[in-house]
Amino acid sequence: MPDYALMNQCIYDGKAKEVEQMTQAALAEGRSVKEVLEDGLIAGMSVVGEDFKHNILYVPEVLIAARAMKAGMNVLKPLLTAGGPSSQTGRLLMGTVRGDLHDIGKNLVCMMAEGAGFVVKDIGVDQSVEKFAAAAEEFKPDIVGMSALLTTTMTYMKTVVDGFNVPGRDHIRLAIGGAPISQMFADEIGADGYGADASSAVDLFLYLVGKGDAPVAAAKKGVVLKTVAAPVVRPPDAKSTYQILYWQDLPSEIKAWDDFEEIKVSLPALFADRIDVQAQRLGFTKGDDYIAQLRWGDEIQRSGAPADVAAAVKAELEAASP
Ligand code: B12
Repeated sequence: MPDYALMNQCIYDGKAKEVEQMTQAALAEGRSVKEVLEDGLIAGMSVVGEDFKHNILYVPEVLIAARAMKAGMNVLKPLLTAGGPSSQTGRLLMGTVRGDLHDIGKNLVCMMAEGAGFVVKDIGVDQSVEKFAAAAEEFKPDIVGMSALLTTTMTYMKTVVDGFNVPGRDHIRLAIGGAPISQMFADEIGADGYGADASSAVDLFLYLVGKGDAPVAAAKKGVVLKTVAAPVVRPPDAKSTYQILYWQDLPSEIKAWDDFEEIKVSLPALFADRIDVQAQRLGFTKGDDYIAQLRWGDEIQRSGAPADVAAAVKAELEAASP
């Protein structure tokens, strides 16, 4: 019997080679594709999705886990396709809308949706309504997912929604997401739903194909990660550990934790702007190239609760920025 718990853990830890080998071994042992997919891969990725939703895991870790999951999926893919449509959760067509080149979030959503059993066609970035429509004609999706990261391109989502609100295409459900998107915007343009992150996106997709509950309106990335049920009584000399996530040498976010809780603090837009400018200057336009530049700084200890430590580090970083 394959050790699915270990396989789940390998996905969580991003060990692609191990996941690939364990997937092959499970199949060689005569386990069904469905079992390996569900108990080995999807179960591992759903823990990742939950921890991402609750800000326990961060984008770099999730992407590494998603790559490990892909390594297993690649082994199963030929067998899954042979299995026919009945083995599919649903069909998802994804793209970033016209004028927008951001694809990291979209790619993550695609990977997590594949992890949940969807057959996914990703048509890439900078996609017009005509391209979405042509791809839908060929791929016959249940859901079209659109991503936009710029306030100047999110308005184009309405054009795509309108383009699908015509006979022959109006049965396809429309999902939207991206940093500037909200449920209110989804309602305003007539989309069927919005997902704040990759895990909420999967919940939404499952709901849209009738295989999950209606998602609770997802909150934008919050601050508190883990809390304990009982009120926290910290000793007066309590210490917390913190780490800064860097893009090259530029700070991107801070996490701080102790035995009681872990919190994440995003830096103001100015910091993301700076990363953008540097990435553009160096020509990092591909998601993988961009992600490869992310790394956690050293773990450092300081006196105080995580929230105070994170706030102090944030203030120092802001003060140090000209
Ligand atoms: C990386 C990045 C880039 C990279 C993109 C690399 C790539 N291949 O994607 C590069 C350097 C190329 C870039 C370029 C630009 N960028 Co930029 N970029 C970012 C940055 C720093 C991170 C975006 C990201 O990847 N986040 C991580 C992913 C995982 O999160 P996400 O995309 O939000 O996706 C999640 C959810 O939104 C959701 N989701 C996403 N899509 C979908 C779809 C569906 C259907 C669902 C349900 C859910 C869903 O799930 C995802 C996973 O959890 C953001 C800042 C930020 N904090 O968002 C700026 C940012 C988006 N960029 C910005 C700008 C201004 C630009 C440029 C105009 C800069 C310039 N100087 O030219 C150009 C525009 C190029 C173009 N035409 O698109 C601004 C946008 C401001 C605005 N309000 O419009 C931001 C916000 C930075 C800022 N100023 O604060 N950028």
